[in-house]
Amino acid sequence: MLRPALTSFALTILLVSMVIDAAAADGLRAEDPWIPAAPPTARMMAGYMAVVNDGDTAVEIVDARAAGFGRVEIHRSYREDGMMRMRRIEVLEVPAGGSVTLERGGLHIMLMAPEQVPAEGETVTIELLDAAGEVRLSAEAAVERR
Ligand SMILES: [Cu+2]
Repeated sequence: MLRPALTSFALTILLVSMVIDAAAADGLRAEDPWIPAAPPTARMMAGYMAVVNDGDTAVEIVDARAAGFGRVEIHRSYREDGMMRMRRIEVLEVPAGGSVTLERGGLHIMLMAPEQVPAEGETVTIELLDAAGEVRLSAEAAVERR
């Protein structure tokens, strides 16, 4: 039998590890977040990254915001009649234990109404939010030329 002090110590460890598990299960993370550099007169920029869900439940992203931009949406590019077009995505689902890649020619974060176009080498904080308005991912995206 465990002595009471030891039992309570073991219980504390158990609770702490449960809290850590809960935090990890909640977690989305960004891999390689970046923004293609644009001229200072650009009216919009794109944000790319892989959104990775290490948790065991799918996460639905319905909104995005970025420091220094007045309007941010999640878009998907597609080809129609030989023209590249894009439209807004209402829900970006990140599957449990999976990922969604935002990349050139596909899904992207549309960064609009810049207060000032960030220069190459600067970083922009991009946040992805769920339907409850909770920030599920915060990423520092570097402005780069690739
Ligand atoms: Cu777009």
